[in-house]
Amino acid sequence: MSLPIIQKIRHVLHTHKAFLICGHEDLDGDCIGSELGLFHWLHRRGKTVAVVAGGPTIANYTFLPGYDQIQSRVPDGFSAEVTFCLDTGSAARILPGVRPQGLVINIDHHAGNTNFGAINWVDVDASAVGEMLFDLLSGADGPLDPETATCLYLAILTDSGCFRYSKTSARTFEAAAALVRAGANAHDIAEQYYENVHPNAVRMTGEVFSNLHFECDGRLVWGEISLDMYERLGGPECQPEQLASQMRGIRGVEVAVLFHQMGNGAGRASFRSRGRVDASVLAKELGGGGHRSAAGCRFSGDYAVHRERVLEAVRRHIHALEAR
Ligand SMILES: [Mn+2]
Repeated sequence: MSLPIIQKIRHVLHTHKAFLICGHEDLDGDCIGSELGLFHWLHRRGKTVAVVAGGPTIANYTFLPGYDQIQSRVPDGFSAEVTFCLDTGSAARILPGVRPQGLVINIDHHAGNTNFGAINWVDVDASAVGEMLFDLLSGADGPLDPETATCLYLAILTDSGCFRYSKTSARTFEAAAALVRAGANAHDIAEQYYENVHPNAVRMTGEVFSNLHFECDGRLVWGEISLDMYERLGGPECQPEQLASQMRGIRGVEVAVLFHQMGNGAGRASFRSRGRVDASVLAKELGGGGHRSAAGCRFSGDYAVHRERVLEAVRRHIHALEAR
């Protein structure tokens, strides 16, 4: 925890009135939970706030208080004094179509954050931006409300992989405990998020799992959600969010890659690594970004050519382990 910068950002929260909150594309639980957590805290204090997030409506997030306040783009004529960019490693990763306004505050935990804000608070030891926002908001102006607590708890729960990933620390549990005390219902949130899988997402999982490709003596596993599967089993809103992480859990796997075929030659790859291969480095080479253990990239042109190019890069990283 870094007190001077927290004090500086608290001062901005107290002394300004109009805020824009945005995050990265391909939104995840940390992004949306952090955005909405900050939204509630500000809204409750009479501030004008626009919260912008993109991507398909994912049913697992709709239970979050304030979900219906999310806009897909900055409202016409909205003018912010301050923009919070959350969980976003670089300006290029900001949700497409969103241009930050006023003072830009960058709060993130990705290694290699480009410090694109006027104020940059990057803590690579935090399990989630939700954990950082807990530090920022708890004690900034009295106790946290249950709505803020619920959203921040989801952010921490999902980005720490249910308190399993490497950045899970005593501080993570302390934040989680305080959020539960403030009104977050741990069981309800976990059930709404994790036990709320679309039936077609399960069918997709079955098809992907039946057609996994193992390479490099089982250290690389890859699979794909083809266009055909999306067409038969519903749009991206049905995509199984846990799939890539489940693939990493296969015994002997160092890196799992899940491809999404998006049509017109475009595609997306999600990387999950046990940590010996740095997935963020891998993704960066391919024009994407992320963390050491979870990262991703997008591509367009010829899907099959790019899929092979991505796999070639992964194989190279895995072979480099042997050379050590
Ligand atoms: Mn995050």
